[in-house]
Amino acid sequence: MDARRTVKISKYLAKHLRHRPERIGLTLDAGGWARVPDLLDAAARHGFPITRDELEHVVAVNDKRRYALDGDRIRAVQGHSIEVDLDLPVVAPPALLYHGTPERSVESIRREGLRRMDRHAVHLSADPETARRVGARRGTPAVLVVEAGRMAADGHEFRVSANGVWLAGAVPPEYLR
Ligand code: HQG
Repeated sequence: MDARRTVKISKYLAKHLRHRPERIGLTLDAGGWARVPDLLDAAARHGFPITRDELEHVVAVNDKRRYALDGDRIRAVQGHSIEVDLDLPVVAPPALLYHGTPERSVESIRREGLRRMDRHAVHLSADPETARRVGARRGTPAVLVVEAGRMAADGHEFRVSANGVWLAGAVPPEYLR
């Protein structure tokens, strides 16, 4: 499959597994899982036919391993704006985590801390390079350092998605550098 088709399918999956399943009449369970046959039917009915092989290929080669296939079910492993319970265990984070954001957001973040905005969690990266790429999606990137170890010691919970994205409910400004 060519790279353009792969990206197109990945974006289609992100839209309907993270944000708007109802747009194609798809129902996700509490954990965010869709039945694969339901997804393929729904996509075909809405003018975007995908084969099972294509789906498996996209999940396997996805640059950020955004999707999990488990038998006949599929879900996005993070990044949802709809309510889901990914049922991830609380884990101890490394001392430092990183958050990439466009420069124009830094002032407000210093004031308010990191908020989850439209998503179910604040997304943090394990290394500054990844954070820089996240921030660069929307402008000149700035990388904030999060004192995750100190936050955890103070009782804040961290989880990590199957693709290595660290998730927190919020990051108060006193933990940011
Ligand atoms: C910002 C992509 C002002 C925050 C990436 C971010 C990631 C504030 C934006 C994943 C703020 C929300 C998530 C505050 C937070 N004032 N701005 N108090 N608090 N923000 O897209 O982290 O390719 O929801 O800095 O790689 O950018 O989709 O979050 O700029 O892992 O798989 O509000 O999306 O992954 O934006 O990106 P987002 P994000 P995928």
